[in-house]
Amino acid sequence: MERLKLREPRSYTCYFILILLIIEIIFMSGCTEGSLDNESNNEINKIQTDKDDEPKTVENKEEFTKIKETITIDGKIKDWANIPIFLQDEKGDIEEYTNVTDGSLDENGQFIITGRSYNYDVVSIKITSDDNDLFILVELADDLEKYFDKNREYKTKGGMIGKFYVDIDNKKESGEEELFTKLKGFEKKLVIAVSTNPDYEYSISYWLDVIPFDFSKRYEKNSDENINFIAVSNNFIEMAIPLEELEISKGQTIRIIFSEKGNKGTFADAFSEEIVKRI
Ligand SMILES: [Ca+2]
Ligand SMILES: [Ca+2]
Repeated sequence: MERLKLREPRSYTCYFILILLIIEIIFMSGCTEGSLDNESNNEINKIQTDKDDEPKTVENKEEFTKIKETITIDGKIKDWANIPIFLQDEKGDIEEYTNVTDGSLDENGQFIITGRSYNYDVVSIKITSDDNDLFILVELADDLEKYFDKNREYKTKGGMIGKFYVDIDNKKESGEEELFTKLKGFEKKLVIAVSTNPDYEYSISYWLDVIPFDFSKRYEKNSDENINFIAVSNNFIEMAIPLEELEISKGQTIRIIFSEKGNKGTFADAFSEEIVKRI
């Protein structure tokens, strides 16, 4: 009986140890499985994260490639269809025309008005880029020919459509202040203008200036001579500006303000809000 008594506790102990061992094995395997799970989860997460990132990158790459393949400066704007509007400008927010003077004065010392310069009402702007160029599409309220016809009547020598101030590094500490808005940090100014030949045939130009102004560093293109840089179609102007000239590279973030000529309010009112864009 004593033996049995002794055996019983032993066998209980054995069972207890065995159960503990089984629990431990289950627990360990559970832990191992758990840690594996965690590891594999991390791995999956990592892969998923990578995957989440990858398609975006691929998508972007595809998008950029698509854009690169499709934006051609040829006056056909179909390739802009999927590019979102960068800036919506109000229609009818400008004076119809600005009086022109040749600088001569009347007997009262007032400038003599010699003509009219009809303003070009911008309604929207799209911006996109590829590895080499920044592309801009300007939409006007009316066909360019209508504006040209009105200006032709007054033998207007051309004029400005609008201008962009560009903060090429998106840093207000570098660059210069815009005179009217007092906004800081701009290194480049891009002007879209209308040029005229002696026969009053109008063409579209752009010029890119450095700020502070240095004429020797001006980069200029005209739709008559540089058909791969500027093209027009009805009420659209499309342009390509080399990133190298803007001193920016693909993927960089820039800040832009735009002002159309002939605004009804003050010069400062003519400017859009600041738009920050990764190009
Ligand atoms: Ca407008
Ligand atoms: Ca800057």
